[in-house]
Amino acid sequence: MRIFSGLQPTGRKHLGNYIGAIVQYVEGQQRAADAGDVAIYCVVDLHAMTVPWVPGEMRERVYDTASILLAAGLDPDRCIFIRQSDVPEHTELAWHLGAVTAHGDLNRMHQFKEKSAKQRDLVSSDLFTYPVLMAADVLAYRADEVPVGDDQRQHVELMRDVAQRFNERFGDVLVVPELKIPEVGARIMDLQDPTSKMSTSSASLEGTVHVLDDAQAVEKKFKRAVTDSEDPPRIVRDKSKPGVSNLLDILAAARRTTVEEATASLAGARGYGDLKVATADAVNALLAPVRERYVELRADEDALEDIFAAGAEKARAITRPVLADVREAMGVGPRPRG
Ligand code: AQP
Repeated sequence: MRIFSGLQPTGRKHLGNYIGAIVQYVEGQQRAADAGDVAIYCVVDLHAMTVPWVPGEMRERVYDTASILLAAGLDPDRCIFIRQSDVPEHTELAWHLGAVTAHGDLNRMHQFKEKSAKQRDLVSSDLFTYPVLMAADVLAYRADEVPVGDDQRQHVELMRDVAQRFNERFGDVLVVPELKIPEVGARIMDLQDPTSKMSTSSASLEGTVHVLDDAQAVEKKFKRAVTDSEDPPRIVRDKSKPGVSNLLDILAAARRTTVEEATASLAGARGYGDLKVATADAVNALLAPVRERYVELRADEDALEDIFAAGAEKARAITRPVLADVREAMGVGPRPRG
């Protein structure tokens, strides 16, 4: 059971990233180790170059994101923790996979449509081929499982198609990975607009809870969360109640219970105010230790570089032989000798 997933160093990480992805990463590193294998987690700096970025800030954002992941519980002795650009096999494999990726499939990607519409100066070809690099990230390790939030479903389906097409054309070289989406909190919604997902590029700062927000900011954002005007108020998860449903999902995910248990715990609530307070408290309990550890980890950039260097070495021990198999299967590079 080998696991791979990556997180972008863009902007500040939010509660959606935390519940949808990071919580699964921490759980996965133990599950992979128990199965005698390994989980690989990656800060995907090359993916961050698909939309405008500030070169002088890139490294800082990588350190920020790495510190959040380590503070959340990733242990570089139990998993492989890397920066994407330190492992050149990712980009080489992306080129080879491009040979079996249909232009028409990339054109159908929701993320490309949404992100390209927001670009003012240039829609880069890197933005278009983003899913091919994402496929290479995972396939370079022959990973079995990809833990992500629901918004990445389409990209993981594409990577499965690409792996299958590669194997049909060149032989059984790559592993076709499975998508892994959390049972609760696969799509955390914006607190101000609960019909849109909480997102890094969202215009609504008030509706986005950041992992590093202080406790008061978190309380304030939940207090102002949009619910509905049903009278009397009903605290239930229901399609017609996106705001309340989102709060129940967050409450359940933060407490690590089911939505049913979270709902039952509010049976005596006087109104949505109680739901908001309970959710803010649960989120603060979840994030407070992360915020504390973050400060210490973020202060030592040399230590972070050392962790990345050790991670890249372990990663390349896996990716080099995979790339050798890929090149051989495709007839690329020198004739093998001996
Ligand atoms: N709202 C969400 N609910 C649950 N999971 C989510 N993820 C993102 N938003 C939610 C998951 O978090 C991981 C982050 O991937 P990323 O590093 O590519 O994230 P990003 O692009 O910085 O974050 P956003 O918010 O998804 O940015 P936008 O919307 O601007 O592109 C992934 O596993 C993702 O599924």
